[in-house]
Amino acid sequence: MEHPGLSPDQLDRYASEGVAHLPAAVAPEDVAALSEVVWRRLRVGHGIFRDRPSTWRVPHPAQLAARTDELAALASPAVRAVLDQFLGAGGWTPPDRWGLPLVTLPGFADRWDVPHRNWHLDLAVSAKAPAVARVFVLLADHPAGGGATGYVAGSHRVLRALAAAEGREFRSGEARARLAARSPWFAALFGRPDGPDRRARFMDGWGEAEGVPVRVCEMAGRAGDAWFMDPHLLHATMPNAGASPRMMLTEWIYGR
Ligand SMILES: O=C(O)CCC(=O)C(=O)O
Repeated sequence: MEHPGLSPDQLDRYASEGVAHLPAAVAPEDVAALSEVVWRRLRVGHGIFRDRPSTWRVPHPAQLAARTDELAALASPAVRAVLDQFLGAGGWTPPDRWGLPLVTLPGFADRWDVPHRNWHLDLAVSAKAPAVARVFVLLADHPAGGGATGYVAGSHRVLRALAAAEGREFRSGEARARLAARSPWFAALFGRPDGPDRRARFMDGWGEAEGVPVRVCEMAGRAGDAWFMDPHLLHATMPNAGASPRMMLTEWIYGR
């Protein structure tokens, strides 16, 4: 079946908020197989078993990156259609091995709150969008509060405007410092929590920075959903206050 890629509405959201959510992008049987691969790596690398929560002893098991291409099914026809849309058919280089697993085991967050640490960029921000696509795929259902990756909608536009105004690039730490210096909203987001209601402040409505609407959101959704993220969007690991593991895959795809 020919996949249409993102709709005009999804593309508008990608431009304004920096993300596009594509439900059911990976087939259920592929999601099941991908999730089995991640559980095997957890078992072999960490002694963490799917059916034994007593073995879920660390919040973020690391070193789950692929040595083989056994997670390639994340690049489903629907995901590839979006990459073609962003970077042109034949205009991107497939990674040597698809898929970095992102796992957050439950039981380590007393309660869910908007984090103040860990907000970051993986690429230096410049005035123009780079020819890089970023995809995240959910391997399980992740409702709000379930640990799916957090992001600041609109932050890519604020950061690109700052980079344009100063005629230079900012790396992650510098970008955070600039945002905190120029915007009370970002200063409060990165500041030590001084009240219980960060969710209301940062998620229930839009704030504003440099004239751009900004808001903290989660890549929540159903198993098999894909999220595409602008590579200049500020993002962070979120707490998992749910009862089941947060299990996602991510990948960077570079234009030729
Ligand atoms: O753990 C997460 O959800 C955040 C992942 C992240 O920061 C990244 O993949 O760049």
